[in-house]
Amino acid sequence: MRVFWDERQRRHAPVQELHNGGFVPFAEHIGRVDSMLAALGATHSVPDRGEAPLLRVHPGPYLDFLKSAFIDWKAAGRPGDAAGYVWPVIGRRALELDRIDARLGQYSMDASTPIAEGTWESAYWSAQTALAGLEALLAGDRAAFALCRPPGHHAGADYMGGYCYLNNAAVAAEAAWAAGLGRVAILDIDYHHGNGTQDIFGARGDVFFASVHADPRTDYPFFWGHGDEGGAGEGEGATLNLPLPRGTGIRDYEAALDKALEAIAAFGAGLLVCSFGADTFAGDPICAFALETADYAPVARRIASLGLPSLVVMEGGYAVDALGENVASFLRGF
Ligand code: OKP
Ligand code: ZN
Repeated sequence: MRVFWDERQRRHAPVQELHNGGFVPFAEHIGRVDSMLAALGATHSVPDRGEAPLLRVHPGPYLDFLKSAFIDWKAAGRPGDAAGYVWPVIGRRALELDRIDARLGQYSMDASTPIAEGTWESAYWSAQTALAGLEALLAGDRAAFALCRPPGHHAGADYMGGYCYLNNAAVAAEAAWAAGLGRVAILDIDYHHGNGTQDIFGARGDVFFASVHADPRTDYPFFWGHGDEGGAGEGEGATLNLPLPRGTGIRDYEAALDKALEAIAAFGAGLLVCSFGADTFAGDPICAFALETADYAPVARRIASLGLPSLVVMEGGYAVDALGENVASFLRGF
């Protein structure tokens, strides 16, 4: 399976994040990529398809915000990386204010997503990497791996969150739709629920979203991903959430995964986008499932047995020393 990656995804390097009431080193750091590159070997280059495919998912004003936030932050005389401290609660007026602090609140959902100098450039190339993987499928590859970083599944159409700025999986799914590949299924198997992807496609009947993740009653992102969220309007029935308790190991995990795969098969998609996070690993420092390195190969085999052209998009995974081997195990299974 070809691996797509662009060096400009390294430019994003926030220093710290708010975690359990204090500041700690930013967990989504470039060491993750070095671990994956060491285990995966050669990568393929990523062409520049411009902003048009990003704009199929994200509104222009949100992209403008991502581009200018760090500059505006510095212009306001602030040290460090741009980070919000006030969030508009649901029902408040949707004002388009100029003040950088207001814009950081308007366009984000949490405090774990700082904007640093290279953030826009890395997020842009991360999304382009997803598109490059999709193009490999269009060219006839059965599966492709987009080594996206920063990740994307917590980013909604007009908000960042959970280390995510642009929703790489959604950008690829929209591009697949535009390319005439028909109905798309997105399977999200990161430890955390992919709230952004669900928000983007939840009202759509032509894109199926299935997610196996830690129960949001105990885990981030808390306010999405509960079992009763099944889509709205035309999208009713095209969202499937399968939350699992902390401590879940491979047996219960595979049972939930099989439910998701059955639903995807019944939906009748022409293409699968798999948001893959290796933060389900037993040794992950910020997560609490119990998958082992060797488990990722059979998990991937089950997914591959759908027989769909598949784009694997990288999401989370923070046990840096094991990350490369966990991803390699998954890709070998495919
Ligand atoms: C991103 B991905 C906990 C802070 C949580 C956000 C976690 C984002 C995970 N104190 N920070 O889905 O792996
Ligand atoms: Zn995650």
